[in-house]
Amino acid sequence: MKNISAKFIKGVIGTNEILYDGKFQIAFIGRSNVGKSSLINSLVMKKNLARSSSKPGKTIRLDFFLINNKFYFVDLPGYGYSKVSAKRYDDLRKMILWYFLYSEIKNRMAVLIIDAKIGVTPLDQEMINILKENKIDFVIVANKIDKLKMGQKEKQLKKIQAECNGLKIISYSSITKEGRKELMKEVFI
Ligand SMILES: Nc1nc2c(ncn2[C@@H]2O[C@H](COP(=O)(O)OP(=O)(O)O)[C@@H](O)[C@H]2O)c(=O)[nH]1
Ligand SMILES: [Mg+2]
Repeated sequence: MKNISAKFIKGVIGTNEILYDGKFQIAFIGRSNVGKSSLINSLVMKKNLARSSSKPGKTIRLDFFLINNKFYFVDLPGYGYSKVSAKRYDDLRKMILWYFLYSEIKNRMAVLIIDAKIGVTPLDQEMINILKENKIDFVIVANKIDKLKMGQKEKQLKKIQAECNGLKIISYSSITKEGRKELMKEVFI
């Protein structure tokens, strides 16, 4: 397997020149604790690239990682964690909305990560609607698929598929690496 280069460039809060340097941006979004950092790490095969935070809701920056010296992975703050204060949650939400709605970034796509076991939450649904309404290309990842038993897996994936109205779903696990090849194709590695 070819070597993937991945390096952390910077974390930004609000507008910054890196957002507009013309490189393609692949934004990873999802609820806090959904396994976003672990997924980014497992995609690029670096254990600690996107820090796997033990305190959900800690990250409020947009973290930029340069992949293969060509494009960025952007780690967005996780949304919808119950333990963050209402004010903080509002700030997180505003930042995510700003990034997708008002920042006017042209070259990008999104990877929306949901928990395979929990399924599509109202906040996930809201994100799906924002991406659709703003015509941003995206794929949905049903993460932590390793937590589902053989029998549950197919049933749960069908349910998620129905909730997402036929959007593309990739089942994934950072532990077993299921879905890694398929997701790599979507994100150009
Ligand atoms: N079973 C399982 N657990 C995972 C997986 N990915 C992440 N986790 C666990 O979920 C928790 C949150 O992971 P993290 O990557 O920090 O999530 P983030 O908050 O979305 O960035 C950690 O305890 C991880 O070990 C996965 O694919 N399968
Ligand atoms: Mg994280």
